[in-house]
Amino acid sequence: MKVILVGEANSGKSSLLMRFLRDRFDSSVPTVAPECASRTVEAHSSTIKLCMWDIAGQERFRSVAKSYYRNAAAALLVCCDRASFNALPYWLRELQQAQPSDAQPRLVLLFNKCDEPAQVDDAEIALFCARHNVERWYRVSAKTGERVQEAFRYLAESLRPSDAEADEPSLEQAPPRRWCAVL
Ligand SMILES: Nc1nc2c(ncn2[C@@H]2O[C@H](COP(=O)(O)OP(=O)(O)O)[C@@H](O)[C@H]2O)c(=O)[nH]1
Ligand SMILES: [Mg+2]
Repeated sequence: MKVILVGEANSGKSSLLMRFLRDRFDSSVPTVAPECASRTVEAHSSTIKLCMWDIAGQERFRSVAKSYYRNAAAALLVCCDRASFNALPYWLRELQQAQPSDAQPRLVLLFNKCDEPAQVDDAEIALFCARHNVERWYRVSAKTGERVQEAFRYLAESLRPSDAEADEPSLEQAPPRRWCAVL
């Protein structure tokens, strides 16, 4: 099950992944983050393997490879403040343009850094989600861990087994081996 994280640089994507995978927060972000890491989650009385892809710095240059987005069963849209929230339509367009015509990844929005004062109110986030087919949103904090497991658990449970079948990236689409870590 390919799950990708998308959003502006510095919104906390790598930190959320670290919190989910290792339940750890490290403010000095690793210089070399793995681009793909997997963790299994129990859901539907079976085990689902979430293969999490991290954009790992490419977003800074707005030149994210199309293969990053392609065939994702779900995308976590990550933002953390007004500017990164306003940038989400850009990331959604990029995501949609990279999909085969009938494919539409499930969307969950993570408003990260909820340990800091909120810059966007609930009503505006809810409206954005309704307009863009985002099925759930959470205020989370990779720093404190608040609601991170809950959000990932929702994601795992909402992915149907049929999403799983179309799942594993084929060999051509897999990132180069040296970047792929199973944690
Ligand atoms: N206060 C706070 N800072 C965070 C949180 N998550 C990430 N950060 C910090 O935000 C910066 C960017 O995080 P990073 O994970 O590298 O973002 P990425 O560029 O989207 O991968 C780092 O300095 C993190 O320590 C959070 O939940 N709360
Ligand atoms: Mg990162």
